[in-house]
Amino acid sequence: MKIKTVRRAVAVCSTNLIEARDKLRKIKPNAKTHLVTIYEHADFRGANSDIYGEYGNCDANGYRIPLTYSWRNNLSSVQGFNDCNRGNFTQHSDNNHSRALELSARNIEEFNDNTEGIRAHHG
Ligand SMILES: [Ca+2]
Repeated sequence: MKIKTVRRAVAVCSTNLIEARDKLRKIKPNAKTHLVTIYEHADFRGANSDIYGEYGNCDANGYRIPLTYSWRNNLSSVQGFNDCNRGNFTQHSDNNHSRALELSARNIEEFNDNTEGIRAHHG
């Protein structure tokens, strides 16, 4: 697997999808594929952020999802879109611990409030 071809995703915060798309087009005109939505609480609840990619749907390599400091300590569920049906999660407290979970994931188990990063991909 060619990890070097993994793309970096773009995060946009908004309470409203149309507003988020407008903001995103100003920042990254080509970033239009919705990859994942990340949530503060389990079961896709609480504060959330939509993550977009500029290279189309998830493939076997997928995208590295950047997480802010706050999200690393608060992420609890993840919805996947556009072929992003698996997420390789790495723990924040132990960067040596990584494991794939199916997306969408209502509960991210040992990565709850403890995720360093996610590689969303198709698998
Ligand atoms: Ca949480």
